[in-house]
Amino acid sequence: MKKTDFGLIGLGVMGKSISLNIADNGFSISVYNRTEDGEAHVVKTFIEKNNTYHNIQGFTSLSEFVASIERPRKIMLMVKAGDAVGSVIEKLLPHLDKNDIIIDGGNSLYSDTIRRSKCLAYKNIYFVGCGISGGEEGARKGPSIMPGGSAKAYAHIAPILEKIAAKDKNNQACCTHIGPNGSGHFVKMIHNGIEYAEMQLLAEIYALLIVNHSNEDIAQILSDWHTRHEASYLLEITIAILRKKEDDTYIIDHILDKALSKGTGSWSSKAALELGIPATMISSAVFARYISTFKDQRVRFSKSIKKKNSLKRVNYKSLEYAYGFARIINHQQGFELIQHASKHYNWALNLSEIARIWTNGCIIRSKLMEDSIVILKGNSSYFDNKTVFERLHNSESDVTKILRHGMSNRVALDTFSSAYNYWVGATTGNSSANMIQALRDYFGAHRYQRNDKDSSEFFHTNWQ
Ligand code: NBP
Repeated sequence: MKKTDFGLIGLGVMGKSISLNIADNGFSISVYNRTEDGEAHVVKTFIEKNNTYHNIQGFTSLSEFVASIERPRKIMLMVKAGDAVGSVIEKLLPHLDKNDIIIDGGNSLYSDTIRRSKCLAYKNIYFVGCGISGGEEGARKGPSIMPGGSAKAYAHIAPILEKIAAKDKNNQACCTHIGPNGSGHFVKMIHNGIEYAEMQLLAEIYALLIVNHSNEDIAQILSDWHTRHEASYLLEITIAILRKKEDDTYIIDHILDKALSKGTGSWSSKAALELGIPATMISSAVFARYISTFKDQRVRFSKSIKKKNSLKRVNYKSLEYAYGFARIINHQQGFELIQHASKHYNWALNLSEIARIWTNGCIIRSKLMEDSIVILKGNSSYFDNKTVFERLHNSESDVTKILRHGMSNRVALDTFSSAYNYWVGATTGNSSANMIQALRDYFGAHRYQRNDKDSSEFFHTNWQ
């Protein structure tokens, strides 16, 4: 039998969709899934369900799967991130040859990817940590793809990855060689971090409006925003969610208010803490999800709180401007984190190109992301763009209005307030950090720099 162009391990939600996408684009593909108790269930069902595809071959034997692929083999792992990736690589290794390429398409932690790349390089196997965004539908019709690894390995896989990826406005693939090993998964992790804060902002807007609006009213307000600056995939699906009914009642009204997470948000926050970058909105969004999980305590304590019944409606224009403001700060923080990781790991990442591959196929695609291609060209900060800076400055009073409205109505606005505090902090020349330094020196003799002396010198005061 003729050897296939590509191999894929893990026929879960994403693996199935990517396999069909690859086959639809004219490539032949071998697929494999682990089997329980000698059963060929997953592979058999997949092949039977897609029996019109003559370019897909299914395997339940790993050695036969590997032998069916053209060398150098390009094998994508689409398995659960964590131990499963290591275990699959271990089982795969004895069957591979020099210069074969393993592509990890799952949401693996970037430091695991760096470690795995190094180990596999010793065995002359290429390893590409490849972030894929777009969910099930994106994987099937065209995701945004973020491969990180050696340029040599990328050259082998580029024709397939770029063909199956979503296309931007200029019909260019939403897939680019991100940089060396680990960088692809780092960038995907921050994509998800930005996604966490974008979702939390929408949840906070919903919380502000649901007090005295119907689901349909909110959908109408958001639909209006969607025609302007704030158009995005997440806004679009929020509108669809607000309108979705089941047996004459809105599904959103029946969904338990406990937000779960899989890890990329907290990993982004951890990376921000490690790199010393104030990605406050991502962290606020992660913590807001954590607070939501304390449902029983929340319900218990809420019974002792006097409810405020405000009939005053929030100002829609101010809310729209505050939303635009907070979204820019969220993107600023996310890209700042990528920029610092790039310097720290010597990855030489191209921020504008990353924004470009996030304009289609992925979850955070938006009009702002399209504008970001230009904003980030030659700049690492949104604040360096005069128009953006003025927009942020002009929206400040709208943000404070919204925060005041939230406070007087007992609506927690974690990410909106983080955005505001970051903006004020980042544009304040003289901060109160002198007090922190004095306190540190008082109890710990940590020493401080002076603003009236050479800043390379450190001083200590005997405070008592
Ligand atoms: P699923 O849970 O649908 O599928 C997981 C796959 O991993 C199944 O094929 C499963 O085999 C296999 N697997 C597991 Br679990 N443990 C294994 C092991 N020890 N050895 C071999 N195979 C194993 O996940 P998914 O949603 O397709 O996600 C796959 C990856 O893609 C994850 O890293 C995820 O974070 C990432 N991702 C998901 C999305 C999304 O929207 N779902 C988007 C972007 C990225 P089995 O069938 O035998 O259990």
